[in-house]
Amino acid sequence: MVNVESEPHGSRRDREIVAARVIVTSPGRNFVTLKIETRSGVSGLGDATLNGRELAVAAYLEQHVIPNLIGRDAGRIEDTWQFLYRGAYWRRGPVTMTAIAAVDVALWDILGKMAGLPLYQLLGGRSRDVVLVYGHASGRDIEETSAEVGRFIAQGYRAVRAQCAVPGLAKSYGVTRMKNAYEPAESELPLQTVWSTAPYLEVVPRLFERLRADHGREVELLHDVHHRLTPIEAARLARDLEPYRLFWLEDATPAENPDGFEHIRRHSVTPLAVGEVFNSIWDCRALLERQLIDYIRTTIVHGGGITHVRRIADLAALHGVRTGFHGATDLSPVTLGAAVHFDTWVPNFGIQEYMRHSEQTDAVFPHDYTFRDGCLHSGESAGHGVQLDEKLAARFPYSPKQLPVARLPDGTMWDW
Ligand code: GCO
Ligand code: MG
Repeated sequence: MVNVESEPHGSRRDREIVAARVIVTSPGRNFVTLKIETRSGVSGLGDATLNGRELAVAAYLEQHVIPNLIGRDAGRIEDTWQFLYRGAYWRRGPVTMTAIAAVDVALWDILGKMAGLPLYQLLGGRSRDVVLVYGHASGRDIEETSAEVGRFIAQGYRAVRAQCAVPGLAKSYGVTRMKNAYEPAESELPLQTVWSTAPYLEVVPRLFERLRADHGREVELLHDVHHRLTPIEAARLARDLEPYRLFWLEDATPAENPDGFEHIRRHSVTPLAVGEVFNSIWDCRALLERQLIDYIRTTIVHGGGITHVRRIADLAALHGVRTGFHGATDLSPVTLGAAVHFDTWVPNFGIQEYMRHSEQTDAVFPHDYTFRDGCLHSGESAGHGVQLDEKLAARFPYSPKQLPVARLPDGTMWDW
């Protein structure tokens, strides 16, 4: 063994993990955060939020991970990742990979603080000046959605996701009356919603025809199908949307079976984005290697942290696929902060989703990243630049919430 006592970024003793805690808080919505502390007093934060299944990750961390962290060298980020992944025997899955991500991000945060460097610098430095983001516009009909897209453009956004209510359905994915924020996990037990494919396939091309007519060709437009179409229906929608030059069509069909994407590719050149529900490189592999998608959405919190998502991004780069990280409000500011640093570095960056958190959430998680001219800026403070105000967090106790479910009009269970 080499003597590591005199390493410039603190001695082995300074870096020893002496405490780790899970903090659950609900400033408007639930967030799970892991805080790791070293003997020298440097601490790091990792997001562990898995929407609707928060306490499963909290228990995984508290019962099975934290006892293994105490006494470890916080500088051994890779070895800790391998220990938690290989050492668990039961690999992968959203709960495990979210827990691993929380540890990983907290350790990168500690490393940054010990080195006095922002996270993007640790990863290899800046590849771009700004991080392009897209915001979420929605409305009860085409008219209202187009007005909302206009409001986003007026706020400086250069890329906007557009979702509009489906005629005849009481509730549509992505449509909200709240400005900026969309919060699907609304009730203690899942809200029952109804899904109908035919009216959806009619309204979406009409929406984008109108958006191009109202807002021109320059703004980037995106749309999320949220896993609801069969492969051939998705192919038809992707083809029907071609005249409106989407930046991407997201989760057009469930991606457990990558072969479904062959059908979409065969019929259309609309760019495709997939991966927010993936949690490891093995979920992404076939879609990337067969070049069936254009953007990979697997992000830090659900994809095993920076250490693992970096490998996914590298595999994507080999196949001409760019990153387009998930950034809904159920991913905490800790994930967004880490993601903006990653986006600043990653060579094959595409875009970053940005749904603004509520003022309450921002107050609990003071952060360095800022939005300007349609882009996010990471800030220059050491680590990922996101803090947790624990006193304020304690004022917002956990409140059980689950995501909705969807059924077809005849009662058949469907993908929400
Ligand atoms: C998106 C996502 C979200 C998810 C949410 C689930 O593209 O932003 O699809 O809206 O539904 O993150 O918790
Ligand atoms: Mg999505």
